[in-house]
Amino acid sequence: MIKGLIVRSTGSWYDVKLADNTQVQCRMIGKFRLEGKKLTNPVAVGDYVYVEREAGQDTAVIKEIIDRKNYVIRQSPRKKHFMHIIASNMDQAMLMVTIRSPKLKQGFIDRFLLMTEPYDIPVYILFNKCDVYNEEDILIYNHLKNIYEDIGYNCLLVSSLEKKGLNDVAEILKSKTTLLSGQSGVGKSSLINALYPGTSLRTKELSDFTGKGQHTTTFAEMFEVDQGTRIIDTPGIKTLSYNHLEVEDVAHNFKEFFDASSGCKFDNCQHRNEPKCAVKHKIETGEISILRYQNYLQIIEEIEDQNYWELNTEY
Ligand SMILES: Nc1nc2c(ncn2[C@@H]2O[C@H](COP(=O)(O)OP(=O)(O)OP(=O)(O)O)[C@@H](O)[C@H]2O)c(=O)[nH]1
Ligand SMILES: [Mg+2]
Ligand SMILES: [Zn+2]
Repeated sequence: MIKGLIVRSTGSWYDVKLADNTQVQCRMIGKFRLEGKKLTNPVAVGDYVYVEREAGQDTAVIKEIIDRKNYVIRQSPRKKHFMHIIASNMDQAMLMVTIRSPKLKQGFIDRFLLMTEPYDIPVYILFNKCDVYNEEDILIYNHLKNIYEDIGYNCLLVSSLEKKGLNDVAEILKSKTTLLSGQSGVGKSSLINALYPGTSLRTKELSDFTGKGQHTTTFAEMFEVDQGTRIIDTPGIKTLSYNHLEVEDVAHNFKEFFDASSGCKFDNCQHRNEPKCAVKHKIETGEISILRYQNYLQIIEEIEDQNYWELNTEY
């Protein structure tokens, strides 16, 4: 069997890069589960696999997935009871957002961090399109930067269009495998094109005055832009629902809540109406952000109200 790396996944076919840098198209046979959950995609970009060539053909079959060091997984936006692996085996993630076009959705950043936190994947938050920010937008940026840098996520102000702040981004990417993710239309593919003009990814004008991006990137794809520097471009995220989780999972993965929770009176404190809750105390003193807390409450309320998903395809 030959070892390879999944660099592109289109649903039923996978592009696998082999040690000699050639690529082979592979299929996967059989059904796979992860942590007892059904998956829409058994193999993800970033997976190392063993493949076997198919006799008399150019294609190969994936026989085995090598254990993942980490992965980022979400509930499938179309099939509620299925999970979808966005990518695996990354060194870090870049979450791209923008304050303008498309407007940053309240809670989006915190929902994203809930996917990377279980594996402690370092996350950089890139605020793109700074070329169109007005003074108020810059104030919003500074406010969010304070909140997120305080809990360990570096924030950067960039413009893929005007190539602002890109040297710092290139420095962060160097010699690492990075997942690039965010809402549709924020400029993920544009960033890769701006950094590495050779890649020429498809990007698109924003669809219309609603400011909502249309999905231009439809499949996750890994680009080796330089020896050892790999970026995984992914399709835009529309919704992130968490009703497959338990309330405790959410509480454990809001990291500053988790750190504070050793001071709560109850071991299983959900930081709501319980007495002597250290998290609520820290919110009162301003040590924990009220914005994070509101987003936390909304997620756990959705989990408790399992009908939420049916009623609201967009949170
Ligand atoms: N003003 C401004 N526009 C930008 C910037 N970066 C990207 N855009 C524009 O934003 C639009 C969407 O860019 P894409 O790179 O396709 O966005 P994406 O995040 O890859 O979108 P999906 O593939 O759908 O997830 C395009 O019209 C880009 O030209 C920027 O820094 N400033
Ligand atoms: Mg794209
Ligand atoms: Zn508590």
